[in-house]
Amino acid sequence: MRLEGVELRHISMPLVAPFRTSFGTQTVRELVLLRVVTDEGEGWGECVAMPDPLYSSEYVEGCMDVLRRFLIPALAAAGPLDAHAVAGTLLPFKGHRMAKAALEMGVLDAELRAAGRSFGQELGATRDRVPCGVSVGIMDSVPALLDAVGGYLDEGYVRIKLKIEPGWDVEPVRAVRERFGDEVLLQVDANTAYTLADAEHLARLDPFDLLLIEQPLEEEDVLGHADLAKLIGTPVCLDESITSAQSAVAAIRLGACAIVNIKPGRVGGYLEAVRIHDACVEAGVAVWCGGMLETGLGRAANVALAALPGFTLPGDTSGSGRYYRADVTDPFVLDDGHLTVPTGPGLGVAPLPDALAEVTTATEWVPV
Ligand code: OSB
Ligand code: MG
Repeated sequence: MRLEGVELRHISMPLVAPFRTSFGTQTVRELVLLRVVTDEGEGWGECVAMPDPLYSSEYVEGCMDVLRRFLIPALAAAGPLDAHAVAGTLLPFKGHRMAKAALEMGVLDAELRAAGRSFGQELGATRDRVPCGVSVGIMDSVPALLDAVGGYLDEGYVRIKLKIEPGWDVEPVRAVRERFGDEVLLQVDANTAYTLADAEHLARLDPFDLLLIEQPLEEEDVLGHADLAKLIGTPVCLDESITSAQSAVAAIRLGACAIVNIKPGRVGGYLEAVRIHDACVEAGVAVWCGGMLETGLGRAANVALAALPGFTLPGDTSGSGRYYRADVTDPFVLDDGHLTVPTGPGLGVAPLPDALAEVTTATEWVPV
């Protein structure tokens, strides 16, 4: 299979409701999609970076720059395409994992479509559907939060994740427990908003029997998470800090996390995501599939990944309608709290031309 070029498609999709985290508020999801064109057909990659480097150092325009300037030319120069060789080919370029992940995803999709194999088969999915959680943003008031959580529970979501930050943590958690009971699977995500000096405060979450607290401290503070884990009862889960299988193994050995959030974009691709899964299974550490407000393309691949046996906790693999009024693919719709793993070749879904055109703000052809 030979690379003929890559189309970078900048898209902008309104969210059904503002999504507020400790690092900012999104009202629109702007991202770049990659159409990887080969002599044997095409494949789609989704770059999960956001427009501003607030979640991590990557951002949309930076990803587009590194793709067109370095990553795509290096891949073209490496000879015949092989999805399993993409990461190695791109290894000389430091960082830029979301950009690399998007390119690898597009190549893998093209390869699997041509071979008639699905992402689920390729990654090692062992289930045909996955239970779904939902990530609930910071709200203006506790009543507004309870309305939102109640709505998601009515839709069938099997796990609730509350975004937290200083000033919005113990009270919203207490309110959700009081209203919806102790049976609800509940966890929180701080997106690095705390410091180790907040340990005593975070221990006030202990009575609420949370599944986990996700990334309370800054990305590079792995030892801080190990210290914090000894001071609070809630299990610590890492998101931002885990950028590879190597960093996952190190964090686990240091006692910095008891659970790992796996996001393929953050770790350089779906194949590295599988290696993290394998390492965590080996270490007896539970994993779950994170999300980055993906379109139906990234969602299809995430659902396939979440069907691997080590994904024992529900992921942020919500239905399309939690994010978008109109997805770029046929929508993913919850069935009894679950999403079905696509079985068609490659991602098993493709952009609907009209829906894609509707949200496309710029298209750039990168020849090779
Ligand atoms: O930290 O998990 C996160 C969204 C964007 C960036 C970071 C995060 C999130 C979410 C939403 O929590 C996950 C989703 O539903 O896609
Ligand atoms: Mg997170």
